[in-house]
Amino acid sequence: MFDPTEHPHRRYNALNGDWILVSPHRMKRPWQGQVEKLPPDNRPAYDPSCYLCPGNTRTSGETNPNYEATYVFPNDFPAILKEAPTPAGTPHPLFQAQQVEGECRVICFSPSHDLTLPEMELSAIQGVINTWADQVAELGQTYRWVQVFENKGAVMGCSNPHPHGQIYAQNDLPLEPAKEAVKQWEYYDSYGRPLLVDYVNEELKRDERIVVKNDHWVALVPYWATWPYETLVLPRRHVLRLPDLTGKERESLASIFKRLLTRYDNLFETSFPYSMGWHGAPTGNAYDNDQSHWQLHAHFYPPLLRSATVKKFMVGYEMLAEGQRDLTAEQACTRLQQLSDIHYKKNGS
Ligand code: H2U
Ligand code: ZN
Repeated sequence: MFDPTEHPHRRYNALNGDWILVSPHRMKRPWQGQVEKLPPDNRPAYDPSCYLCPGNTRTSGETNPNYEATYVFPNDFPAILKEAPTPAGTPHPLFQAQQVEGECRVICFSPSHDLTLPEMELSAIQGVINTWADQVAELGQTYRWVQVFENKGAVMGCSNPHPHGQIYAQNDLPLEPAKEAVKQWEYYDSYGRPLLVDYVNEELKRDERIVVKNDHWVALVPYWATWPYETLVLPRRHVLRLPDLTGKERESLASIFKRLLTRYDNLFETSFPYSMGWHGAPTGNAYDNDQSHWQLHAHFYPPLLRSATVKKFMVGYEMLAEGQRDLTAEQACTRLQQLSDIHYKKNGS
């Protein structure tokens, strides 16, 4: 008799077409491998040497204003440029190149150097959400894809602990959104309903993988999660893009974020590292076509596995074959569910 908590199996990622190997019986193996160093967690509210703090001068020589809420500036080292020449035609199918044009920006979430999203006030988190939505609305007039993301924690390669995120806007869809576009379109074509709208309703019915929810939002460990504590944040109604969210929905999203990220921090009593980002319907010239197959959502990909210092490595089989996990999505969800909505730093513990 198949038991998903005992027996190896593969799960299908309906959103991007990948498969992953689930090996729950491996949970008991010992760990003698690498232990990450914990970054110091005693930052000052203002750091005179931080490039992102208000009033400080960045590497470019520009000075940040004395901003009081969120602050957006053009990335001084942009990965994509506003104008780039088109590579020469494709003389051979094995050597293809494509032009890419766009803009990169940095968003400081708060003037306080020592905060992170879960430690911010709800109104300030809502301010970040509004900034994300405004940036998508503005850059989306020109660009087909606006990637809003946050890379958090030294273990994720984040260069600066000041609370911040980034935006890359570009003329066409990058790989991951392009995969999701195909899968969402195929589902919509077959069933006449958006894939992620059906998915959230099925997850609500099954009630096995939901970490937190409210009237407008659901945060869950997806059935096909690859990272140990990966989550997906989904609206309960069909919403194409961040700017389409109502004021009420933004307020309620701030609350879902605070609850989810507080649980993440509480899991190993550490400021939980992750990469997160938003996916919504394409913008720019995509406004000319019906994008009803898309549903707005945020992905959270945290690397930690067992403790504040032991992370999951995506190596070996993951690199050469397919993603693999030991802890099931349901077990990860249960652990997150059992945690408090009160941040451990406020707990006196
Ligand atoms: P991380 O969040 O991945 O560490 O990136 C920080 C970004 O901030 C990075 O893309 C930019 C870097 O180019 N940056 C500036 O634009 N100006 C600076 O003075 C420092 C960092
Ligand atoms: Zn700072």
